[in-house]
Amino acid sequence: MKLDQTTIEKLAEHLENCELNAQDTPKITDDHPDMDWEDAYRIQNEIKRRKLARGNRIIGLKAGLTSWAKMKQMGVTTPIYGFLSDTFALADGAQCKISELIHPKVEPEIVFVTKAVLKGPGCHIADVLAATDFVMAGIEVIDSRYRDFKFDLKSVVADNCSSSRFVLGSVARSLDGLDLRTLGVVMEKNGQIVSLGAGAAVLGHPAIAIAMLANHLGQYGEEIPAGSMILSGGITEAISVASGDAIHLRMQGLGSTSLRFI
Ligand code: OOG
Ligand code: MG
Repeated sequence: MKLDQTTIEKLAEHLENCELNAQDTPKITDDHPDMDWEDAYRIQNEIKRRKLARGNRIIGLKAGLTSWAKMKQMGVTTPIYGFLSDTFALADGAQCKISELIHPKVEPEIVFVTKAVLKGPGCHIADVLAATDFVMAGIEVIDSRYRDFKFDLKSVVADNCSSSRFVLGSVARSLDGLDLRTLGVVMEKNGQIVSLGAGAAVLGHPAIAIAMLANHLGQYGEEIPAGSMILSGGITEAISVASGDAIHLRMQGLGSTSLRFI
């Protein structure tokens, strides 16, 4: 813990204003090079507190940078964790307004919904499989508040891991007879395939991302409550979108979901 509470609150206000006003900013570690991991999550928590105070609801959690494709794209090696506000949720097939965003990108994600509490430390893939109610297909729209999407891990954690919008499909499947490692993923932009992958791209099995999230929260005495919706992280590298683009995601056995950017 290197930053005082006033600085944490100032940085959270700044980053959230950048989100709400679609304005970019240099990464915060430029001015606060001593900031540590705890500070980064304190800033993210303060952004969460601001949203709750405004009447927003927290409706899910996410893991990010859980695939090699994403780690390579962003030049980092550690997963990160964030939260999803109700203001991020879009309906399947909805229009996503580019004017509310800075430089959005889309990524295909396997989404977990749980039916039992997951608590670390020591949370394991088997715990996650046992606690999974069903999985769904999801597209996450990420929109780093940092100029040109350039950041280090602490800056991006403080910025709630670039969270901005997401959409879920309408097929919910239990894990019975579903092998998430070999589950195929095809994402199209304007009818052309832009991403191809399989679930194993996320840490060998996307349930591992959920276990890591539980273990991360366990450090702070927190848990993943039953009934949580969790994005397990982009399977392929994120794809830039512009006004007019239509994104369509198909996931094997999980149907499809789409977004249109206007
Ligand atoms: C950070 C957010 C990463 C994912 O699924 O990997 C993320 C970023 O790449 O801006 O959501
Ligand atoms: Mg993501």
